Amino acid sequence: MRVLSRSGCNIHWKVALSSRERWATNYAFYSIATDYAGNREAAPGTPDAQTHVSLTNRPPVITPIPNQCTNEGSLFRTQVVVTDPDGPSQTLTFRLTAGPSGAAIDPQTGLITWQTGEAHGDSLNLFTVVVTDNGTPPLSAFASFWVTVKDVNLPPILMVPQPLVVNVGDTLVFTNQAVDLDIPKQSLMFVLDTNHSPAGARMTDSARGIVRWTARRRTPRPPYRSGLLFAIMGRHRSAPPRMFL
Ligand SMILES: [Ca+2]
Ligand SMILES: [Ca+2]
Ligand SMILES: [Ca+2]
Repeated sequence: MRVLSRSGCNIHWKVALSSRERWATNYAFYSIATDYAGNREAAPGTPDAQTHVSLTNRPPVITPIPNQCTNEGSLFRTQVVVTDPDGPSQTLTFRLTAGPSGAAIDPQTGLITWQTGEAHGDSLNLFTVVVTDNGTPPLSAFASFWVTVKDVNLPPILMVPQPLVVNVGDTLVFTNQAVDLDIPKQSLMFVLDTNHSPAGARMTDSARGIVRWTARRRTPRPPYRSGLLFAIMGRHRSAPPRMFL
């Protein structure tokens, strides 16, 4: 330690540390008087002053994180970018103090990940990131942003029924079954594709998917298919018409 200046009856010390001396260390100051004849005062037993020398830690700075959108079912990822004016010698640690269930942040890299699902559609989600350095004392920075998860409409799935058999002249009535995996639950409507169904077939209940058809002897030639499930398989020469769904 080198004394740069001192002045007045009340001594003001201005010092500089050499490269061999360390920050965050306690230092003691002793005053020894010397007269013009060269007589030197005995060294005091206790220091006249003590001080703690330390660097002034400055907080990290987070680059603002924009609000973002993602589709339900996708893996949301975003990288938190941080600088620290004290340089790369300090270690930064990340954590999430607010976020949806299942969201995570890598404590070393600041990469946020969140696997969204069907239930997250049409929701607004707040994320708050905290990054802390390892200076003395440790300092932190905070940043918040919103993630909108948009709903994705999934197509309904028609259940394939077992083949049905109808005799010529009889009327066949069957009900279609379908599921839709969207949350919240959606209403379904059934439509018969008349271009690919036998003549005379009709959807008598579009909400329940009920189809009615009377098998005539002069059934058109196979194969027939419907936009839903309705298909007809041609009759055998020696057998009555057989209809399959
Ligand atoms: Ca710092
Ligand atoms: Ca749907
Ligand atoms: Ca959906």
